[in-house]
Amino acid sequence: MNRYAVLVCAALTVAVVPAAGQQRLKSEKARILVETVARGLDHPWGLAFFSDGRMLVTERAGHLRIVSPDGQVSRPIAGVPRVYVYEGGLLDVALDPKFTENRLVYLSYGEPREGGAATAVGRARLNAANAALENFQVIFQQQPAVANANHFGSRLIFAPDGKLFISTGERGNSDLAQDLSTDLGKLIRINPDGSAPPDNPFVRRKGARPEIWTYGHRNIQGLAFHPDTGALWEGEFGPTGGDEINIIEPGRNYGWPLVSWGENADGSAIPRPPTRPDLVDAIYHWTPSVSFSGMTFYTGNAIPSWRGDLLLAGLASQALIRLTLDGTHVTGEERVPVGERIRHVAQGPDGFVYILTDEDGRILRLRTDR
Ligand SMILES: [Ca+2]
Repeated sequence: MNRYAVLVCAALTVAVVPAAGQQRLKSEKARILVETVARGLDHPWGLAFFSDGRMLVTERAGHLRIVSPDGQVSRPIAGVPRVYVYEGGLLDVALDPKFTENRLVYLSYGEPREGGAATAVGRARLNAANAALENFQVIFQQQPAVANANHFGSRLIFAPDGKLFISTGERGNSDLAQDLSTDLGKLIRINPDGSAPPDNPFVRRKGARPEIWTYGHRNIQGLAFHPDTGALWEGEFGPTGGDEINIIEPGRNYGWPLVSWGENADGSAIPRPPTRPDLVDAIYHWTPSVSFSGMTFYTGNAIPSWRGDLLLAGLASQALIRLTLDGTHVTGEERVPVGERIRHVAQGPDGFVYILTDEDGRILRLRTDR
């Protein structure tokens, strides 16, 4: 435990939640032991790990807390911006790649703004002694804000080169996912200070927003870098059916709402065929929807038989979804039933699989039952 972590622990701990109850799940490849790390969180959404295993956890209604591996839950950290709560709210959290030096924390959230709301990202310095975020600075504001409660994305992930990717949704304005003068339905790539990198694909296109990396997305709530190829993979919600896994290539069009493997929720038709040669097709899709939020490639040692698999957090499906892969080809799918809506899945620095349950607000830790 480093000095910083000790300070956080001493300053914030208000309750100790014992590891109450274990559960066992049967996977095709392993018997899984599930331990409850913490409970009583209010719709936990995002998760980021300090190097010692402590976690920063967002709650949708606008709270950020620190949770220790033994279940100590801090009171809310001060300095989180006001958020627009519905499908939005406080969403993802990420640590700066140089966090041990600069203590910068990044948050994505639904931002209430004139005209409605939109996804925003800000960063601030975490002051452990005062249990507060300091000098909060907004580095991305999705344009435009719209009066609609849906499809905010949003996941945050740093690339190995230090660039920050932000996933968004189209905020219920499907056609604007194709409009490069808006940030709706786009994958965003920025420098950590919010500026657009000069090698972004639309920097020199007149009328296009320079922060856009890819477009034609509906609502992206999964982002993960492939551990071997380094490619960025994303997962997004389809309309009715048509949830997708895509591999990201800069500047490309991912098709929404021109094509989809699903159907519009209002019954109107989406043109067939469900893909076109000029649009990037999903590498995998689901109908009916599994509605997943959060995904990670598993590389740890706690569940060796899952290594190399892509894990997805199933909401409506109430399952941890495990995809086996051969390169970019999905070779198999297993749904490990958890019995709760799962909002996020991540791998801890200890190699364990962590999942956030949406309704009953638990952090669960999974490993092979030896
Ligand atoms: Ca698509």
